[in-house]
Amino acid sequence: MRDPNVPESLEGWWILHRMFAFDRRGWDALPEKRRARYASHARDLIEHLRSREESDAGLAQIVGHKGDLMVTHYAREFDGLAYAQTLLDKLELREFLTPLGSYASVLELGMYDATGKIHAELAERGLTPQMPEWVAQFDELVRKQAESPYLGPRLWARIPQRRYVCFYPMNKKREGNDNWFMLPFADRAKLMTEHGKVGRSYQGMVTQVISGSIGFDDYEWGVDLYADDPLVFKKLVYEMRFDEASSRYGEFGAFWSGLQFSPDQLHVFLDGESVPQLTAP
Ligand code: 76R
Repeated sequence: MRDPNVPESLEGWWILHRMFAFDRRGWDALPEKRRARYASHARDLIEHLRSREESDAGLAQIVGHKGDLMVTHYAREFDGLAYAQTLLDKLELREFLTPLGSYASVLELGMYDATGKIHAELAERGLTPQMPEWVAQFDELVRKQAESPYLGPRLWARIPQRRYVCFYPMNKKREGNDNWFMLPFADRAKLMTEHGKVGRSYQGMVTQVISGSIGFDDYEWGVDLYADDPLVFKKLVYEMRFDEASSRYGEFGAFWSGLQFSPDQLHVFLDGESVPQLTAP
């Protein structure tokens, strides 16, 4: 990379979303003892994944026909997603879960602002991209960004513990005159600054996790939003539709929305009661 057209980014957690249909009738037909055993094995696995430094896992009841249960996996290494996937697939509970969708991505912090500044700073130091010092100093300055108190902690923040979640994949358009990737860097940077302003006006009301999926899955980014009030998703996503980064260039995949619940409440979801609020991990 190191192409002045390409915004640099920092990457954190590997992320896998899995959506399942739940065979509630089949489950209900099981003897109570087996239900309890299967549910506790599944809970133990999710708690195991949550208790380790190198992974996290979250559960949500999806509302609507696109699924019943969404499992979100975080892993420090890509291989960790494969590990989590296999362990989940080995559960007895999986007999009652049919995969409907999944999404693989990696948490990403875009750095339009910093990339522009780094290129300018290296030019000021009298370096040009052909020089080996330029490359070394460029990489060092990008790496340093991960140490910033604003960006660093966000790379490895655990799954936000807020009741409501909304996930969708999206692209930036490449169509005729509306081609995001052909816009000059400065124009994209300006649009992203405006995008960030709209986003920040929802500070406190929503926690967003942007993950990059170019090279891993069918869209370019995954968007996770977490809030204590589901109406915030509509307000925020609607307001963003009027912002040029979305109005002109946003292209959206399917939306999944639902309620997060704690792993120790999995049996409640499986047995068909309303899932209680999240409890502290
Ligand atoms: O700090 C800043 O100025 C900008 C930080 C920022 C970046 C780099 C940011 C802030 N986003 C960034 C990148 Mn975002 N975001 C979305 C969606 O539904 C839609 O219309 C779009 C889906 C939402 C709802 C959202 C929310 N963001 C991105 C990218 C990568 C683009 C690229 O690199 O080209 C995408 C695809 C994307 C999409 N964004 C915010 C938010 C919110 C709420 C914020 C403010 C977060 C905060 O600082 O508290």
